[in-house]
Amino acid sequence: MKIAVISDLHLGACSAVDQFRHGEEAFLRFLDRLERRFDRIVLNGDVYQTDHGRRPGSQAEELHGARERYRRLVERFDRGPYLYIAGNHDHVAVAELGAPEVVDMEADGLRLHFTHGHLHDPFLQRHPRYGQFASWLAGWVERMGLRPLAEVLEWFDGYKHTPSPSDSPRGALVRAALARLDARISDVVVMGHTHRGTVLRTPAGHYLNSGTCSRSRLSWLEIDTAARRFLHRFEER
Ligand SMILES: [Mn+2]
Repeated sequence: MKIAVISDLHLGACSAVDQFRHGEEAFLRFLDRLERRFDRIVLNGDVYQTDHGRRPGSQAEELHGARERYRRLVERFDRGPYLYIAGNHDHVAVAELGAPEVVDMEADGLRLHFTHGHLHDPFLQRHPRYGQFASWLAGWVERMGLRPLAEVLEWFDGYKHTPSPSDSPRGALVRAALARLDARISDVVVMGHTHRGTVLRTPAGHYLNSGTCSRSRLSWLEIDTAARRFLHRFEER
């Protein structure tokens, strides 16, 4: 099976909180390319930015607003080859759309585990409410046009900076994935969340990260389960 993975689009309900920054038409053409080449396209979380609403607790409203704003993308995402998994910024999709947070599949004898990554982020696990509040605050700051400050606040999402690789959230995601591979629970672990595209091969299997399609970037994984081929691809516009 041929599987493409994208994540972290951060589609927002209005331009002030929308971190996607692709023209809808151009992104549809990118999806056309993926649909021609892949049997499945996994949307591995943070597809929507729902926690930057004007007031905290408006995530459901923001989710439906973002889906309305990008109606043509969403029509695609609701179709056959797409498999949507919720992340931390669109966690409300679990309740609103019945989205899963984890998907396991087997193809050509390969056991693949897909999850956005926030479940392994030590900061979000320790301070779930603080993480959400910081993200909401960052949304407000960005709305006021203070983007550099917003980016500092986004640090509290727990993934943008890596003071030391071993104790960073990024490191924690890799460790969680490697533990799963070493325990022979999965052969391939696929995450997003860190915004860093990664292909890491170990004797026990592969850890892959799809990076981000936000802020005009195109980043995706190409998995060929029969050929055991794993690639990270990146384009900046
Ligand atoms: Mn995330």
